[in-house]
Amino acid sequence: MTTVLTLAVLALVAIAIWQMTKIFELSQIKTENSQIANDDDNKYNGYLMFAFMLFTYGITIFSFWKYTKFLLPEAASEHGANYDYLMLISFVIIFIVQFITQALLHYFAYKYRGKKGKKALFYADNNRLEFIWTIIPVIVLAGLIIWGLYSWTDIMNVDEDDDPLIVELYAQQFNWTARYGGADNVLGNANVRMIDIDRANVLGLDESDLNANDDIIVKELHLPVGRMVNFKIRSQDVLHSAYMPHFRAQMNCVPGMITEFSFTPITTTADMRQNPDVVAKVERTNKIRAEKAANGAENSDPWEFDYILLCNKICGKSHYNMQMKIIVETQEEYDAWLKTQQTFGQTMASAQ
Ligand SMILES: [Cu+2]
Repeated sequence: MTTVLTLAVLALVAIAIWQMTKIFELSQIKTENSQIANDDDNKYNGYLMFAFMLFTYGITIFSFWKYTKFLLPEAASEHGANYDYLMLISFVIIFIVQFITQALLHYFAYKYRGKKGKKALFYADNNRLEFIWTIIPVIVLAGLIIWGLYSWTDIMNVDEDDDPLIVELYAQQFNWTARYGGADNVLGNANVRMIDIDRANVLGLDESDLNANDDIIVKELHLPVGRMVNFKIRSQDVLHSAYMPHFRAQMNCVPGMITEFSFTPITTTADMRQNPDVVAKVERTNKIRAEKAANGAENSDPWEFDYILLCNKICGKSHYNMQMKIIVETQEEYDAWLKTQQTFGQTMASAQ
């Protein structure tokens, strides 16, 4: 509410200034036709260009100062640091180029503003200049793209030697289900046509496939720290996207095919909760929640940080709430948790 009021006041002040300038303009005795820009108009516009540049940089600095805290904490996957570094370098380059070109653009607009009797210089072309401003972007962009391609191949390349944990992520409007391969770490065959809701075969597993028997279907994803996970991703209905921001991972879920993404989690949930950025974020959030709770608002219990799997494709009306909790823990904790879960075979037997 305060924001709306502040904006309204700012808008009113702006309108008032604009009206006052108009009155001031009208009160001046005009000696020439006002439809043609004179030296004063040009000077005025030149200064405005300069002011606009200052405004742009002001907003940039303000945004850095005010919104940096909303960025993700340090990456919790092995490839994440390299990914973040590539992102940082790209932003630094964009920032430097934008700083120089915008400053020149606005300065020249001011310096070469219209003046009576001043004539523009006819300058057809300059091969050397054209060459320089073509070759520099070509080299920089090629460097970034090649670096990006290498990073991508490196992230996407799964070796048998890595002995990845195989996990299926199953997307449907509007929730996620995960499936582990069980003791043999092999997923049983599955197909949407074999889904049998009455018998709790929610993922359409092939009951005649022995590999499916020990599969474990869960609604909360647990991962052992330090072991590579190879996600096999399916969708039941429309395009979804499996997005795990803290691990810098995202892959589309496409009906009718299996897509893949792999990463190695390197920070347990317990350790990430100690991260200073996360601690600060939890503190800020819980302060807002406490205020809401004091006003009797719902869903305002204190929040605790957890990794999360989100859907990153607008897939329908409850898309915003399509999520699954991810818990990264030690191998022992993971084994203990897995033991408490029912296998597909057990579930089917009890559904008979
Ligand atoms: Cu979705």
